[in-house]
Amino acid sequence: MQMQAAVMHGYQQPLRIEEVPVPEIGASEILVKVAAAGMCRSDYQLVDGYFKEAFPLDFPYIPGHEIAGYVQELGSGVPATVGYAEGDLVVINPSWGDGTCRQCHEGNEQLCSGNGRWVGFGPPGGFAEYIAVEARHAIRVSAAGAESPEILAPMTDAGLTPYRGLRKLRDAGKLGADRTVGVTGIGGLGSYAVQYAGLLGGGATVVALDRTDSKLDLAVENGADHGINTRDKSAEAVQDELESLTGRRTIDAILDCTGAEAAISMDFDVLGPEGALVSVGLMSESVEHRLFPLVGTELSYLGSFWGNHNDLVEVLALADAGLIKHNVTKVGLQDVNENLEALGHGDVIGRQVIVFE
Ligand code: FEH
Ligand code: ZN
Repeated sequence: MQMQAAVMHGYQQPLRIEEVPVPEIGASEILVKVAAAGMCRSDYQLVDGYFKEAFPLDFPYIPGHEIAGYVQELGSGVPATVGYAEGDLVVINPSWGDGTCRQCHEGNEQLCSGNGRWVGFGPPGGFAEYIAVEARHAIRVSAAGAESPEILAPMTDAGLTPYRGLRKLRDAGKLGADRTVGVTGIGGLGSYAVQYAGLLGGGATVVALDRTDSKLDLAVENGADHGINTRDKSAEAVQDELESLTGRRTIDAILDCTGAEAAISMDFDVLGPEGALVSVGLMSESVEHRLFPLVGTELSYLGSFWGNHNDLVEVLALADAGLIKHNVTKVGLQDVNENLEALGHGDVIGRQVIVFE
């Protein structure tokens, strides 16, 4: 059987829409008919070659790591306890640990230090009509959720990654009613992050930081108390604005969704004593910061990568409870290249999702 897919044939080349064989499944796998596949800036970076060392690819290759779809076939060894059957809508946990390392035993398969794999960065991804997945990585969704696969697909990355990052800030004791929490970069991840800042923040004041007014408008629509446009502004000018909005010149906790060097530098400059910065964005290769403020004001700088299975179950429950606003634009597989370019230029508001009718 054949299927349509958007196929990479090399770095920095447009994907080609081709007919390719439907994947065969092993005994412990399921075949999923893809209903929706979210498009992430890291897909643009994959095609552009940013991950050449981290995730070397063999071509031809099918990207796509935010996947929701219908169970088409169950492998012969899939236990009945998986909780889903043919025809059910499932989302795919994109991090496939090898199950042998400490991280996998802790449940953090996204951090697998053994032979972990990340769908859409190793195993063929969801920019295709079908995908083969280990049964344990599929999570059944509610009947209500199944009505909108285009909403659920982005929850496996855009809706998952900032949740883990905000949880790290909360669990580090950096949030609370007398605190200010910032979210830098209101793209696909940031539009969820400002919501989690409210849901997990314990009454913290939420400030969105971005270079584009329309993205700040979305952040405020999604619950941020304030938005500050940082384009061409010094840290001092941002702090002047911060003071007029919040009464304070510093922020206690920041989730950076850009990974841009300038944004992270600004983040560090506006962090108050004992402030914490969590990075989930990956726009630049490296960041630099003066050592004394880091030490002298006891700052914390944490990385946070994707999320684990239980994090994903939690965000799906938040979505199911209607506690999350989504900003999704449905696109067709044939539009994949123009949308990858838009992601590369930072021109996307919310999340584009490829849908297969
Ligand atoms: C995935 C794989 C590699 C780098 C970055 C990503 C992000 O999309 C995960 O949030
Ligand atoms: Zn592992």
